[in-house]
Amino acid sequence: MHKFIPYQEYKEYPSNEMKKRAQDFYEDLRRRRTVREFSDRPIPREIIENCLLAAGTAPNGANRQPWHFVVVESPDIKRKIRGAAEEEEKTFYTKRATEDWLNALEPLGTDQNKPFLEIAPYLIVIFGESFERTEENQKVKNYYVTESVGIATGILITAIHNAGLVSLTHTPSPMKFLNQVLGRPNNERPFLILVVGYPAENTEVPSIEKKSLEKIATFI
Ligand code: IYR
Repeated sequence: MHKFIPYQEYKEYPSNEMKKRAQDFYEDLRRRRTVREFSDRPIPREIIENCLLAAGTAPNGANRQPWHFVVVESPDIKRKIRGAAEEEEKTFYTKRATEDWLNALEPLGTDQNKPFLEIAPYLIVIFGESFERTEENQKVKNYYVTESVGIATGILITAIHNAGLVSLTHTPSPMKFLNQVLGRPNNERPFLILVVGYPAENTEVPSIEKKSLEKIATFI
């Protein structure tokens, strides 16, 4: 059993202030867009560090914190990732993807070319840890790894937006090559690559809409 301590950090806001905060947060988040064209402008590492610390606060299974973030700045490693990702994507777009899947992607205009993997200042490669090793080298299983890593990634994306940067969730599939390129152990499974930076000048984004509250929620 952990030692239990008073929860002193909790803050209650007056109802009006709560309403305004909830609305302001939504208004700010709805400006977030996924972009696929990045500038190569550098970004202070400290910003990325704080966004990762924010991601690391995510609720998760049994507090195992089953994630690892590899922050790639090295042009050499970025080039390797781009090469391997484009190879996987080529088989995806020409062989593996079903007709339905290609039709679903058509409006986004994506293809096998991923120049952003070399242009953006940071690639954050997110791994989920399916198990850990104790000091005696015993395997200990982690719980709800996908859920935990998904929540941490959501917070990371939000933190990056909040800092004033943009990101792209990129999922070359299969992604196993990332273990090899980044030298990660086999208890870690790649979850996704988050491409982070400033948008390229004059970047365009698809004109799409989010579902209404009525569509995404039911109050009973
Ligand atoms: N991983 C591929 C294909 C792709 C799949 C989905 I679902 C997207 O929303 C976007 C792309 C690629 O990155 O091109």
